[in-house]
Amino acid sequence: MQRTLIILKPDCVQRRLVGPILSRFESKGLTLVALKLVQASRAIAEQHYGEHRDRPFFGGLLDFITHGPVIVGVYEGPEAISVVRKMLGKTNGAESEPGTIRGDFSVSKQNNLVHGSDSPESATREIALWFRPEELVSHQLSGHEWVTG
Ligand code: IDP
Ligand code: MG
Repeated sequence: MQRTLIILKPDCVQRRLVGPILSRFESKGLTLVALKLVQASRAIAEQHYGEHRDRPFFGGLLDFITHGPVIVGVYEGPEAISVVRKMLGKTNGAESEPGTIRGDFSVSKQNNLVHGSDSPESATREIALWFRPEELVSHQLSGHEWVTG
């Protein structure tokens, strides 16, 4: 089992796509471990996207991600990190395959609706950045064996 962090970015919230996006993850068989609506501070946004601090788009990215509330969540499941990344598609929505979230709902490189951790190290770091340990609820859904086999 793996855990991964997702962020439904401000464009996702403003475009009222929270329900359809969470529905995809739920239908896929991922299990929610945490979920909350937050207004991200510039400080947490800078830490979250720290790897991009020297990129020309960094300032604009911080403006975007702090422009309105985001939904932050943790999902658990087999290969959860790569499962979510595949469901997201490529960074640029205009280049993403139909059937992926970005491919179906985005034509933008920045406004691409959803973040997903890209590695186990990133997932551990990002989950600790956005959630206190007591906010993570370990549990098993009844009938889980029908999903994970
Ligand atoms: P990822 O979200 O697919 O992992 P990254 O390259 O890690 O993509 O970039 C992080 C986020 O920064 C992207 O999801 C997107 O919102 C934004 N971003 C990436 N590249 C650009 C760009 O060239 N211009 C504007 N925003 C960008
Ligand atoms: Mg990335």
